[in-house]
Amino acid sequence: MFTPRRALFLGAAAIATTASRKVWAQAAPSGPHTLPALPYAANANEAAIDTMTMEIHHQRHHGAQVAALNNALRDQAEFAALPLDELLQNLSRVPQAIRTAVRNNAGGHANHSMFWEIMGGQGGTPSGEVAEAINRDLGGFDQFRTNFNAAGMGVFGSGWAFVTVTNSGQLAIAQRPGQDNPIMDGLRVLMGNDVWEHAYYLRYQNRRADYLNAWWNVLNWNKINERYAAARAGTLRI
Ligand code: MN3
Repeated sequence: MFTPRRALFLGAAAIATTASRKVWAQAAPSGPHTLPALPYAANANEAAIDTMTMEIHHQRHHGAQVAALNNALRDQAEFAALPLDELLQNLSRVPQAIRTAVRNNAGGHANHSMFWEIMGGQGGTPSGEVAEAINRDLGGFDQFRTNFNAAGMGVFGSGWAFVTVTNSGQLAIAQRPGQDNPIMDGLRVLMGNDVWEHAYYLRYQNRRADYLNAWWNVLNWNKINERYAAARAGTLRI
């Protein structure tokens, strides 16, 4: 039943929403960078990552980094115009006053955008050209998984374990602290795992090793194969 009282309530809600949007727009410009939607439901990675962790991690952690990046790039037309990978490759040219903010938040934006993309799958063993490259460069899948998990365990505090890929298809395991990303060093990322505590603490608490082991169960090897092909074609960006 539509009543004047209901109309008044809706009107107040609309005003409140408009007002909060204005505050948000001032606090964090809506561009040039945007939070990508998850390419699957938030519960798609339950075999390794619980739904609440996925939602908080994506919307709040990654979302805050995108907002902070846009905020840092306010009044920086030259750097605001750069694609994310080019921004990461040109950190030394970014004004010192915003360089740390750009490094942390552009790095985090790239890291998380990659992270969501490579999950949502059924895990299992890799196939196709990636499987061949893993055999050639990383000692086969079992050795790779052992060494990658060790790299994740070896990150002190917050950071990432990655597999880097060159444009000739060469793979290597790498670690980075904080939100640093191998793109900053002229490399490309095939895949990587977030070992910040926010990525796993709700389900695993201090048991990072259990999280690292479970993570393989939700990888999307088709997507990782696509990223490998793109790296070799020179079209892989982040
Ligand atoms: Mn994270």
